[in-house]
Amino acid sequence: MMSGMITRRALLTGGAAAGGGLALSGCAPITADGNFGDTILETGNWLSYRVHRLIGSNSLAREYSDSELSPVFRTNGNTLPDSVGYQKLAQEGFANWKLRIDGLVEQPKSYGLSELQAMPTRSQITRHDCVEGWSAIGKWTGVQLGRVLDETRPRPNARYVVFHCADRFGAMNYYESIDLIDAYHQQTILAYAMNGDVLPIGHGAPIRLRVERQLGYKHAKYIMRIELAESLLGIGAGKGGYWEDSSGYDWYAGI
Ligand SMILES: Nc1nc2c(c(=O)[nH]1)N[C@H]1C(S)=C(S)[C@@H](COP(=O)(O)O)O[C@H]1N2
Ligand SMILES: [Mo]
Repeated sequence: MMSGMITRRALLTGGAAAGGGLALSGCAPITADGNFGDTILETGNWLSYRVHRLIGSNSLAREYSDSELSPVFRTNGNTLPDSVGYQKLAQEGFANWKLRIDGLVEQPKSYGLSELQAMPTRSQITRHDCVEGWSAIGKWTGVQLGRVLDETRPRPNARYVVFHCADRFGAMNYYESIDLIDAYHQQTILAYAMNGDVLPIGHGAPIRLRVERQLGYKHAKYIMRIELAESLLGIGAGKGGYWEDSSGYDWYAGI
């Protein structure tokens, strides 16, 4: 599965280099369309991003049937945030957990878990691909992120959606970010259930992101706060996510 994934990525990037060469030399500035003023996208990453966007911002990640669910879906990265505050929330069954949505929105809001669960539900069976070389098919249930964001009325200058998480590695908090196209994609959900059960702590309780057209590290677990921003430069070390900051992973991790 992993090799298939890499081949697909390589093909995409190769196709971009061949087919997009003219566009690149012809309209060189990345900011030509006014969409990319930041420097977080390295050239190769920008190609993969553009190709995905050219192929179609609405294309769907493949969905599977119940019979294809992986018998085991391993956990990865942090599996229990070490903060006292998080562990207290967990002991209370997340009854007192609140998701804060702020930043470049007209109407900052806080949501309890039951409020998110009362919103229209979406379930999807998808394959999770971790960059470390494993994949698993799981069923995710939650609310579409776009529906939640709509209620906060993002400002016109909002370009990124940043997920601040409860866990950390050393002194660095885990966080991730996506653009508004992925944020409003129909398969992008804040998931509170997995394989028909309450989302386990190891998999990111009370909610974790599913952003199905990108690799595993983009799927932020233990989300505490969602911030809309115009630029990623002032957040964390400025590259858009924990792994991007610490290890040079691509910000756009299209599969
Ligand atoms: N908050 C947080 N989110 C995270 C991670 C993490 O360590 N902390 N690990 C990422 C990685 S690398 C992967 S592959 C997936 C793993 O999700 P899982 O534990 O449900 O398998 O979560 C991603 N999201
Ligand atoms: Mo991963």
